[in-house]
Amino acid sequence: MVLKLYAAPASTASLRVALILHEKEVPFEFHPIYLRNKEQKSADFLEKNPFGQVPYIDDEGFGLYESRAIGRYIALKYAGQGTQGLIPPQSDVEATGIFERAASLEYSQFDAHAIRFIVYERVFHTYTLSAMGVSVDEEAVKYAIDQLSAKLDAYETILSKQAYLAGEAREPATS
Ligand SMILES: N[C@@H](CCC(=O)N[C@@H](CS)C(=O)NCC(=O)O)C(=O)O
Repeated sequence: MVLKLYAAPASTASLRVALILHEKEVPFEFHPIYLRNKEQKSADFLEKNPFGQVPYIDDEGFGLYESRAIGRYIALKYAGQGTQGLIPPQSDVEATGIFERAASLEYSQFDAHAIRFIVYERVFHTYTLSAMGVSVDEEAVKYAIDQLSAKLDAYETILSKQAYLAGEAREPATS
């Protein structure tokens, strides 16, 4: 039975799961959930995810919501196929610590500013809220850009010494 992905195409959390499915070469059936029609708040969908949000997967009867948890589940379950090394083996505690740190940084330092305020106000707003007469919260956008700029300075410090946040050290540039 093919894995079912309940998701919305413009949803960043849904795209996160689609990306992992692609990397791990997992075939899936796409079940669109139309957020504008509030399908994510239907009684049927709330049975799947009581928070009423996409994405959600049903993998041979095993249901899971929260995109990052889904991503890790897919990486572990389909470890033998597709892109390798997405998650270090748990037996390597140092690599696991560094991986968890990178995952935490993505959630708390990047996503918190980039998605909630910048992408939401500057991208999603254009398609949905503006038609409803809701104006962009410019103050929130400016605050998020300032916050994110400072975070990106720290990212730059790390990424000038290694290829990825989770490691793979490389030689510093010689010039
Ligand atoms: N932490 C959740 C966030 C899910 C989320 O925010 N989903 C949004 C779309 S990106 C959604 O369903 N919004 C509609 C709503 O909240 O009613 C995850 O990573 O899966």
